[in-house]
Amino acid sequence: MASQDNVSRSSNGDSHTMKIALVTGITGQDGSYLTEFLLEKGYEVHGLIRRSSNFNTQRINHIYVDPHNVNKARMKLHYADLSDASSLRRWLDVIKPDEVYNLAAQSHVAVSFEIPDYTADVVATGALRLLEAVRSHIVDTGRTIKYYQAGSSEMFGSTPPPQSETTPFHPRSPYAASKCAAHWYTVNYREAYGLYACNGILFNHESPRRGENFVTRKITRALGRIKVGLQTKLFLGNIQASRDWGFAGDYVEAMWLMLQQEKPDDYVVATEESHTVEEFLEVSFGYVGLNWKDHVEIDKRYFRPTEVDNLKGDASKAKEILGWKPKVGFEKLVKMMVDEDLEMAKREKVLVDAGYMDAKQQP
Ligand code: NDP
Ligand code: GDR
Repeated sequence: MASQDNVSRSSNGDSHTMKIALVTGITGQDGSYLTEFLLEKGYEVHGLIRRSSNFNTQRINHIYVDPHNVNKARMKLHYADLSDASSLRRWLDVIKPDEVYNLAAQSHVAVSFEIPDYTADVVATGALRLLEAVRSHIVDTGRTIKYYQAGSSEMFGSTPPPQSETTPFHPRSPYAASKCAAHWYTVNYREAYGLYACNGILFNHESPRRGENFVTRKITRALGRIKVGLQTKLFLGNIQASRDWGFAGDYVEAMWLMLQQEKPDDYVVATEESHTVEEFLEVSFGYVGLNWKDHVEIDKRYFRPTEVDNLKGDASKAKEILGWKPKVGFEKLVKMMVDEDLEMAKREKVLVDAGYMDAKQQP
């Protein structure tokens, strides 16, 4: 799939009815679900993708339509980077979106301890660059744009649960501190310039499209491979950590709802249930008739310098004002992920048995 730059102009101030959204991080887990959701709502969706030496569009390939098919292609991709302010302003001017969703991030908490500068540059300053590009675009064109910032429950860090919009932040990683900066930049642009800008404070949300080095997907991927005989062990870190896990497909609706209100505001989005990593292991391994204790080994390498022990959201504001509530609960989420990863492992097994793939290798 190649990036392309043709843009059909339809937005506020222009004559069309189709709404236009600009999504950063479109190739990520949430970007793919949000794009499906917005296309379903009749939007034209423009995604900013970063240059990589391999194609990084696996999560959106199924909704890609060749741009030469101008009447059908409503998702369009453009090269940009949150570390490159000029690219952000240029695409805003060309695309003229009604809504901007800033989902791009170096989103791995443990990795943020390894690459703290880069994490801050993309997560914190990247959000500021985009806000500033939106602000200056609005000043220069007289248009309006609504802005969504992907905030995180990691910002609460060591503050005990339940966590709501009024709970103080105490970040415990370079990632979380950077998300706090992005949160306050967003609040500041709303207060200083009257920008319609919202912070979604989203608790962990997972899916079969979750990156494979986040704990839920790491478990379900390994479980599938263990079940079909491609591996025997799974190495994990702190399995006593507790998270409020929801389904990503439910959470992207909350992002959109925030931008459909009369006034911009900040909202916690969560299931209001918390489970430990150990409980995730119990439910997932139990579902396929295995005992996790036979396969899991604790590896100190996966412990973090500072951990977030317990997250459990209070989403009453989102429920009351946005009318949002999660549809997928913990057990259903776990089973959905296990089912998909078991199918994937079975396909891998066919390749291994036919000699097309090494058992140790993951495609
Ligand atoms: P992913 O890690 O799956 O996706 C991150 C996206 O950001 C990818 O598209 C990635 O591109 C892109 N990206 C990374 N660096 C840059 C950069 N320098 N410039 C442009 N794009 C970049 O994250 P999720 O989809 O899970 O999360 C979406 C957002 O929500 C993130 O900001 C995350 O921090 C936040 N969040 C996520 C939660 C969750 O539980 N999933 C909870 C709370 C907040 P590429 O595909 O090339 O890597
Ligand atoms: P988190 O998600 O840090 O909450 O950030 P992750 O799945 O990485 O960790 C959850 C908990 O599991 C523990 N853990 C392990 N984690 C990983 N990745 N790998 C392991 O082997 C392992 N063993 C135990 C972790 O210590 C942690 O306590 C996610 C990201 O999506 C962020 O971008 C987002 O902001 C937050 O969720 C909300």
